[in-house]
Amino acid sequence: MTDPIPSTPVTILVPGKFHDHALNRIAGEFRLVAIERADASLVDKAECEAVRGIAAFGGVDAAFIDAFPNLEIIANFGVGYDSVDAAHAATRGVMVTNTPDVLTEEVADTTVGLLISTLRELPKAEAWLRAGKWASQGPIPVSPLTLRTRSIGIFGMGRIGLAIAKRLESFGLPIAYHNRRPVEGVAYTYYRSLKALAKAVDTLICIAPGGAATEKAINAEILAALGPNGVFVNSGRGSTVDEDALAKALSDGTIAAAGLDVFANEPHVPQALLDAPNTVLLPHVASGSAFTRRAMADLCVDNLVSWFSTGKPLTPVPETARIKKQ
Ligand code: NAP
Ligand code: 8YV
Repeated sequence: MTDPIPSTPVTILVPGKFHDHALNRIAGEFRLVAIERADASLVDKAECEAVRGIAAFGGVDAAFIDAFPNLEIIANFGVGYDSVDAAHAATRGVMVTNTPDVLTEEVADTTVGLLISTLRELPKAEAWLRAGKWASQGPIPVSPLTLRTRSIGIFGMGRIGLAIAKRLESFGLPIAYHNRRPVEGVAYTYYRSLKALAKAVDTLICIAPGGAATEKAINAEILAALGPNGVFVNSGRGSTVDEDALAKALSDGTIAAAGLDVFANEPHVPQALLDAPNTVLLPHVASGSAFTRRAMADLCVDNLVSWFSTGKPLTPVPETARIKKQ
């Protein structure tokens, strides 16, 4: 049971495809207006004035925010909110919320799965079996890479980074990390720079947020520091990687392999990464179980319900955490 919401219907705009359970809940608790994409020209003037909340799955830029004079809250479906201009929302007094914690364990599980798939070439092994080669040619050659003896570097030791670290620590592997600041109470080795971290480890896992501060942070220099036995795994954001530099590093032996769940221009994946024999590529599925996506949908809508019934969000992003409901 959720708290009662005011009797005047609150209009919530949902641009683009959205989670069915979230849509049903929004339609049940508010007045839902769905449009094909985040394009304000699809909404007439009176409707623009009615919109008080946006539930977003994709990009919400400054111009879109400005199209709604009575907008109070943007509830982002996902913990990463780099596609929402939260800094601009803050200047407009608009609250932005995201969906932390409820996806942490799922994303950590998937990231470890992707790491092992990349090292042990599990997709290739399955393809070998399905093509009948086990029967016709015998066992597939052993994988050149292994998780054994590896040292792990985590770029982004936040909620998910910590959950990945705990898993890999229990696998008997040493863990180090890079953030802008060391995490209090965490004993893993801290490196002040990403390059120093990459030099110190042979397995680099990116689970840092996207956005200007991390744009192409994984570049040719970092990949060279990781070295020829190096494996790079990204379940953070594709924008954090210089994909041309990564494709080159994979083809010329600068690093050994990469496992990628995220890409700079989704759903488009660079041909060079598709062609590379030493990549395992996933279509942004790290949080993508029905269980976890439903929990994300609930938290996304619970933020709207809480805002309009109590005046407080459940999980505001830092940029708008101080905003008060008028
Ligand atoms: P979080 O708790 O906020 O952790 C982010 C970590 O990154 C923090 O430790 C932060 O530490 C560090 N960081 C941020 N900016 C940095 C910078 N410029 N340089 C170095 N370190 C930086 O977030 P989370 O819940 O773990 O989620 C992390 C990200 O994972 C999300 O933002 C999203 O992009 C991605 N994600 C992807 C999927 C998927 O499906 N593939 C699913 C969920 C999340 P400092 O502030 O000290 O630097
Ligand atoms: C989702 C994510 O896939 O939470 C995030 O930051 O990247 C993923 O959980 C995305 O938000 C929506 O598809």
